[in-house]
Amino acid sequence: MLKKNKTLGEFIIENQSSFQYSSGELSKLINAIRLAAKVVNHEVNKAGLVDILGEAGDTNIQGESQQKLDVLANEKFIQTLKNREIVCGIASEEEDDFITINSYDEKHQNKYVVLIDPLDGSSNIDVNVSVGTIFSIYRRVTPVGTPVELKDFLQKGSEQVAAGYIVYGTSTMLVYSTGHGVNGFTLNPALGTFYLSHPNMQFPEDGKIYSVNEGNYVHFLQGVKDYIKYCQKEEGDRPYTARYIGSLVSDFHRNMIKGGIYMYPKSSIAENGKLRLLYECNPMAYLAEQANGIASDGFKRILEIEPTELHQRVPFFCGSKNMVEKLHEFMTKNT
Ligand code: P6P
Repeated sequence: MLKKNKTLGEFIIENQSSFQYSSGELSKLINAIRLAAKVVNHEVNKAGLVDILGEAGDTNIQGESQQKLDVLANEKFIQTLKNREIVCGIASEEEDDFITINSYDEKHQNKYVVLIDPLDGSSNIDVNVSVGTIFSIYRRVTPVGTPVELKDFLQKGSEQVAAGYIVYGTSTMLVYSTGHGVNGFTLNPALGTFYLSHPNMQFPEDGKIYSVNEGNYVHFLQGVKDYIKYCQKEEGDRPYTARYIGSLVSDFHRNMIKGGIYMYPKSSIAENGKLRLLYECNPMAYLAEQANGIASDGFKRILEIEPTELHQRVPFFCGSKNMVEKLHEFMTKNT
């Protein structure tokens, strides 16, 4: 049983040896993410006050170049990871191509690449609703000391060595896994310290919450439509409750605690769905499976999908085991 009130720093040190590549670099990487999370949290929490919601390219009251919060979050995470000289490459939802970090001289033998969605659900910022950051970590597959290549990023989700998210909600939490379960840390803003508040997080096998944008109902496949009607039918423990925040991290986080299913299906208006495989679906699927949940594209494991493009989209169904399996029944029945 993990003792609560442990700081994230203590937890990282104590669990470093359990990580199969424990060279300390991954710990330094998680520490860099911890720092960036605090910086972004500070900006997110004051967003409404210093008018940083404007379009990128304007100037704010201090005459600084005004930046949209997701651009700012992107810059903060990239800058922090670069400064710590731990990774050899970064891919981001905000960057068209991956970024090479000086990995091709004898001084830099960095082994890891990081993929991020720096501010997921950023449209919620303007209306003061929670948002999140998502990160995914791999070991590079090309030789250390050479420039990072696209293939270092186009790895199956099952090859991740760590993944996690920060949720900027009523409190700010960092939730992550290095393959030994999922642990949640809550930021004490007065001290700037993350404390272990949710040890060994697990999806309940059953749940009564379904999260989907029902405004797209008419465009969904028949199997998804039938499953939504199943959730709404008065029978047994149903109807379920509909909860959809418009922020994957927030819906995922609530469903992992209470039980539930999150769905972003493909449709006639989004032929592969909306969510990105590499820096949204894969890290959340890694966490889901580490927490006894399931994540699929409606038919197969997200973590088994062979990526082909940096920003490719896939349909995404994720959450409590029995709920996702029931969805699979409806999807299979209708193929
Ligand atoms: P829609 C945010 O843009 C996001 O990527 C997820 O965080 C969220 O669940 C989804 O898209 C919301 O998309 O089309 O329902 O507004």
